Amino acid sequence: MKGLLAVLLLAFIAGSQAKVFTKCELAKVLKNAGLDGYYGYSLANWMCMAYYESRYTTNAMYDNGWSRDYGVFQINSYWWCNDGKTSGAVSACSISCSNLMNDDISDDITCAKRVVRDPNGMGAWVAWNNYCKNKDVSSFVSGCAL
Ligand SMILES: [Ca+2]
Repeated sequence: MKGLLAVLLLAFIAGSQAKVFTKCELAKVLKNAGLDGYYGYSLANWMCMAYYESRYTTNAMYDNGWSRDYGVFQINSYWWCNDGKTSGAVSACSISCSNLMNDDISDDITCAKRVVRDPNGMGAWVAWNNYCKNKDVSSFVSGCAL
């Protein structure tokens, strides 16, 4: 019984720090944060990118051996956030990478806006290049009351 309680408590703690958004839930948050049309990219492009980067999972982390990608937008530690291990000289978003893995994504959005303002635009995200660029991405917002 004690073991079960511990498991439930751990599940609760994990649940409070991570979140998997539904499509329309995330679309609404991103739209309210001003991403629809931000730097010329439609909301559907942002949604497509987030889907293929993290499947809308706030605590997603990918380690490629020399740097790490964090959070719903898989923001890279070498260029953008500081994790104290794999970060380069410039953490352009001036944020700790751990802040990109919790369920408050307002700071993730602020950093993503910074990323897209670079000359590559959304091309900074490999998944967007591969799966979203020049494609019909309308399904990533269809059916959502926005
Ligand atoms: Ca965050």
